[in-house]
Amino acid sequence: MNKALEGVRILDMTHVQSGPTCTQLLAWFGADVIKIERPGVGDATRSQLRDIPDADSLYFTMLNHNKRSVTLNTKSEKGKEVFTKLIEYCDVMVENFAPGALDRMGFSWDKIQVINPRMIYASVKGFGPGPYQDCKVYENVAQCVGGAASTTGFDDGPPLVSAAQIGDSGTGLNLALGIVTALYQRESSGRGQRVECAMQDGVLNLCRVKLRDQQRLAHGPLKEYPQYPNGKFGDATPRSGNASGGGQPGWIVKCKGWETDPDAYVYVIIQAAVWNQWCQVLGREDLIEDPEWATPEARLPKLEQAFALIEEWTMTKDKFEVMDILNPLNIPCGPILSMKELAEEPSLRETGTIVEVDHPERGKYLTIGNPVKLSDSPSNVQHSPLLGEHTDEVLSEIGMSEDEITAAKEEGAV
Ligand code: CAO
Repeated sequence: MNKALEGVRILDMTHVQSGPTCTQLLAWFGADVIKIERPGVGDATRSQLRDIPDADSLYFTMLNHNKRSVTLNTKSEKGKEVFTKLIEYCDVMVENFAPGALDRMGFSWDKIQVINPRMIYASVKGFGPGPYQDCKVYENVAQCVGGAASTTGFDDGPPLVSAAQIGDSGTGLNLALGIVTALYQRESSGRGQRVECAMQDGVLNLCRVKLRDQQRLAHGPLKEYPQYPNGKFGDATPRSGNASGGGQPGWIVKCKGWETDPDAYVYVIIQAAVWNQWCQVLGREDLIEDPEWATPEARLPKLEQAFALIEEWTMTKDKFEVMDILNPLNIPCGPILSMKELAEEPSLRETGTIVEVDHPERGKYLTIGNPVKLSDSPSNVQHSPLLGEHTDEVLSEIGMSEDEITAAKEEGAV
């Protein structure tokens, strides 16, 4: 079966996480992703957080499946010549270097357009145009400058970053969407274009509800926030602990075993539509009609008490028992699943969301498969390339003879 992006060639200059997330996704959809790496060194993540001596790290392998690797020194004269041929050969170029790195290499957007007017040139940077446009940015910096850290955590604690890589992988997803959109527009315009995604923008986009709350603050306290009963609000959206981001109050409560198991918790939601069911489960049918409790408005100042009542009950059950009891009653809830539990979950293996891959140097390991499932474009996850594994193959595809390849190697260009 053909894959959706078969025939699309990507010149992949990405490194670390944000850019590689994007190009890995495009590779899973069938694009031919040619990853350019510095001779002898490669993507810095190949050797970061290594668990097996001398083998590519999981950090690298889990972000670079289904790609080809070419080593090329794009700063040498010969390297620039080869790089120019690759720009002619490919449809899309993706990079996430520090600001200005490609210009310093001698490949500005103006120049790239002259070499290949159909080229789509896609970049991730930390910031968009403005006072910080020249800054380098890593994941947690993006979470801090994009509004996530100031709104995550508990009211009485410091700002908190999330384990979810919303700055890196989140922005990589945006970039992939920008690229396929530009490819679609190229069908009618015949021209390539520039695609730019700032990590600050990507994080802020995911924090939309917190900008909503910032504006609601001007009209009174945020009644679903845990600080509401005490009425302590400043002039910016505060941290709201584990409160639900929507209009249906939620919280994380303890389950049986919480004293020793750090993940013996469940997220529960007091959805207005299931208040009756909650009262029945808790054995508090008296609260169904009690005007002090019966409506969502009446409950808002008492959410802490409501969750305490629920916790009294959940602490008598393990998190899966809670799921088994609440789900048939249509009460929304979710156990706090550990990475160990997720890694061992059979249904995630069956859907290809978690995949076991065999790597020539490191053997078998688990990775996250394509989270986007297309019925006509199945994703099969192949191991990441070894450094320079496809150099000869790709250079001969762009018309270089064996002698030319040997000469480029002797010069240290590849
Ligand atoms: N041949 C020759 N030179 C190469 C090369 C190649 N194949 N590949 C890279 N280089 C050079 C670059 O041109 C650059 O040289 P100059 O500094 O002389 O211009 C140099 O290698 C290093 O690139 P860099 O500055 O991007 O790398 P860094 O490790 O110093 O910074 C990072 C890393 C991520 C902070 C920075 O790239 C960045 O801010 N990127 C944009 C935001 C981003 O994507 N961040 C997410 C990273 S994942 O957490």
